[in-house]
Amino acid sequence: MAEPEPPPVELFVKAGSDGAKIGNCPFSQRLFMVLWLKGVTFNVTTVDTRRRTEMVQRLCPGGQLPFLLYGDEVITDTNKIEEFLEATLGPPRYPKLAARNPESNTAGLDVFAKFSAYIKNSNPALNTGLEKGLLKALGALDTYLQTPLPDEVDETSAEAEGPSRRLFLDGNELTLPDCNLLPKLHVLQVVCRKYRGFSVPAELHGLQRYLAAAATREEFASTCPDPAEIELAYELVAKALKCPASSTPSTEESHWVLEAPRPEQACFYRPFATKISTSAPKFQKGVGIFVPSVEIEAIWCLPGEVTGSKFGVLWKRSRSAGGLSQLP
Ligand SMILES: N[C@@H](CCC(=O)N[C@@H](CS)C(=O)NCC(=O)O)C(=O)O
Repeated sequence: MAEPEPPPVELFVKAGSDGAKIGNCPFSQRLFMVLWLKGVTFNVTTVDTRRRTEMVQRLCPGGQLPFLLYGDEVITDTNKIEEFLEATLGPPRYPKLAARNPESNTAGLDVFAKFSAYIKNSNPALNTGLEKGLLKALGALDTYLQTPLPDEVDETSAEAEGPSRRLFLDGNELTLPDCNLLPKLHVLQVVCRKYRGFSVPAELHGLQRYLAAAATREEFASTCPDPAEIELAYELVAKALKCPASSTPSTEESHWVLEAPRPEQACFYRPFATKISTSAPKFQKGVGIFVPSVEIEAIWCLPGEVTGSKFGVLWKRSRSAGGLSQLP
């Protein structure tokens, strides 16, 4: 006997800054991906959280996004919605999306917490340690992705097992843990690039392979919010690295010294209205020395990226104002 048609399915997700397009919300993207992978027919409605319509207020008064309307039933909470979809839309008509290996459900889950601590910090002295913490969590995820899963191991072969070549966390197909992790990794990539000039290291081959494979899948790529939406959402959350008070120069000094957030970060300077110098000023072990000028604009940046957009924090020194102020 043919299975009955499911009732209308509608996912309500957070809208972006224009109140219409998809906003920055990894919870919403996770469920968007799950529904797409299930292959069920569904609608997505973006909800402007500043102006909830009467219908949205009636369905889910004051509730958080995302929420699901399944026929007449309103379901809230991302985990519960995911459980509901997995239990309700199953084989033979819809694919099972749960991972086969329990470890796949937890791989990389600490990455987002490490990312949040890194990006919310404004103290340059803590930056290196927090970046190391993030790198360690990314490294553990990379190790998981490079370690063959039990079903990739050929027990009859006498040869040593090479690294895994699978595309996703639990195999070559996207499963529930990917729907949870990939939206978070996307936020991490966009925000770290914009506010810290940091990218996932190229040598994390397993992770790079994973991200590249995800980018080719429309269930992920077409559900991502615009990077500009993510950057906007983090504008106030991502703290600029502030010059520590101890290294704030006095206006009387003939030169002043700033500690670079990371040893490999050089400080360049430019007097106003002249071209950016392409050579580092006297520079030793993470300390940039600035030649005084009436007004100097200094840029923390990675060597070689002076004219690029990947700089971190802009500081402006003005004798009249005294000391440093951060440029917008
Ligand atoms: N525990 C909730 C958290 C969802 C959540 O934090 N949603 C955010 C959007 S990403 C939200 O609705 N915030 C309230 C608002 O924007 O008005 C869940 O898992 O669904």
